[in-house]
Amino acid sequence: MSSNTLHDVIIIGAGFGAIKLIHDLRKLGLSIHGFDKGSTLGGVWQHNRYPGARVDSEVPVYQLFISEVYEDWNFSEAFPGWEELQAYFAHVDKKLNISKDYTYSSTVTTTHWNEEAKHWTVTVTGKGAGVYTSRYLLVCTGFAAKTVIPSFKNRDKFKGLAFHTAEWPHEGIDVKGKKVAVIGTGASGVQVIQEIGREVGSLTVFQRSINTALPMVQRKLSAKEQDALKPEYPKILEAAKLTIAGNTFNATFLNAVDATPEERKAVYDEKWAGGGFRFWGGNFQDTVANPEANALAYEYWRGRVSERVKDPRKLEILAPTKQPYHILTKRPSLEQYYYEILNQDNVDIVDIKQDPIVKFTETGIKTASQEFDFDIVVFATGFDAVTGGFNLIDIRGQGGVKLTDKWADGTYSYLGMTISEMPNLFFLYGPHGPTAFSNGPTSTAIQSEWISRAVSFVEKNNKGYMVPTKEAERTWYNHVNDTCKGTLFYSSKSWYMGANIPGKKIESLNYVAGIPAYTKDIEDAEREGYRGFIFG
Ligand code: N01
Repeated sequence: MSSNTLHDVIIIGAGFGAIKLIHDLRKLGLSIHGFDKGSTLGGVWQHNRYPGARVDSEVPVYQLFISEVYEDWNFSEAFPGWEELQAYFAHVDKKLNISKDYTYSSTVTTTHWNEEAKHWTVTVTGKGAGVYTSRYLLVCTGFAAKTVIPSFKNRDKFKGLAFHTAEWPHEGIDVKGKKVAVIGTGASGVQVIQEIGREVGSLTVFQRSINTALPMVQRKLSAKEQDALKPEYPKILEAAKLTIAGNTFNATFLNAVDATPEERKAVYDEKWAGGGFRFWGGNFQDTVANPEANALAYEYWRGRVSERVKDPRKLEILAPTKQPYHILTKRPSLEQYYYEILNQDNVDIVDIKQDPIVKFTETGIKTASQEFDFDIVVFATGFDAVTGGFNLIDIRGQGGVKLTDKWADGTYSYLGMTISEMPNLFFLYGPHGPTAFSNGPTSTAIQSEWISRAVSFVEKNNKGYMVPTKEAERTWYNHVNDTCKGTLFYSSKSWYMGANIPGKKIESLNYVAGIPAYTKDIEDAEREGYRGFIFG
């Protein structure tokens, strides 16, 4: 690819969403080029290589529903790990030849709209460094592109190894016999804890909030059973699109508060035994809407955890008697043997709400009442989620307006795929889409197909660009946030609401009403002649 060629499309990112988009856009005969920081295809699965990293959506819905890809691919487990997912992406590449249109190990630093030429000017550093131009800009950076390590006092004084889970050294780390700390008990924390806990000399977990972890119920998959199901895959994806979370199960459209204790237990037991996110996305419809229903779910959850945690002190930290926040309004992790690892004598947990981290030392961590020595500190402290990937790039639209300025007092988009004053810029799996509340391949398939039809519309009608109005964007913002206000999500300090980043506005970063409602919203706008857009 040469710097002075005008491309039809530039894509930033090389994960699930980008692959599906390329596959769809190629059918329009457009010239496409992509850039990704990673060294090959895979997006988050390129970066997240910490021990235990695995997906928590199940096969068969966690994959591209592209027959050339799945016809000769089988997974070994219902919830594959990162190594297998990397092998899967290599297979995808072999089948779809996506990488022929990519430059890897390259970082997009600026994207500026040129109103006169009606194109984007894109600056890239690293491999292929240079300036490129394109008529369409597709931002597929995912929701977890920007890592966060809190600014603990003296963090840089620590002489041992320290890194974020998403930056786990690619050559691997031998934790055998080592004194290890893990800060953070989100999905990454729980996964890494339960995995390295089997090998470490000792492990200390620093927990700020409990993780209401749910049983994954992992199982081996045979090629035979997957091959037998493949003729049904198209129907399975269509069915997934009709569920709230784009998954293999749907919510229970009954209220927990209206059920008898026996009926409630039967539903909870069934969801628990089924595993995955069934106890979350498949639960009673009032679980994250009504505090009373939420308390009932917590009580059940705590009872199940109590059966597994032996030490009452650890139990009270992991699953307190007094419900600390509305269950399932922060993302539960899917665990396999988390509580058994926590039972080990060489694994301890510190409640840093009671005993806060005061500072790092050269040899470890000092809390208000204790001092610890460590060889390795793992920051499982998450991401500047959903919007962080955009903010890493200097994006400027019409009249030079900066995206960071547009989003200074809140995140604005139209339909969770476009932004006012940013012509022909489309994104998926980002703000105001079903993103964090959906199975990624399902919601990105819906968004990719919508974007491809929109691009096709611009092309067929010989328009230069399409861009949403500020008014449409404001209406969408209110719609997304008003829908969320009817839930308990606003009550929890979670990354869903931007609450994990000091100073970030508390707002609904995701569309919470579910995939069918989202699909209807975006398709209605399309059917009504792209309501809310202007064409230039
Ligand atoms: O990040 P998180 P993550 N002092 O933000 C704690 C996806 N994912 O990387 O909850 C001490 O959830 C913080 O505490 P609190 C998935 O969607 C998927 O785990 O803010 N602690 C929390 O415990 C997931 O939800 C998989 O009180 C601090 C933790 O760090 C998303 O990525 C695997 C702190 C951060 O948890 C993010 O998950 C991994 C501080 N100053 C990730 N600041 C799959 O299974 C933060 N924490 C596919």
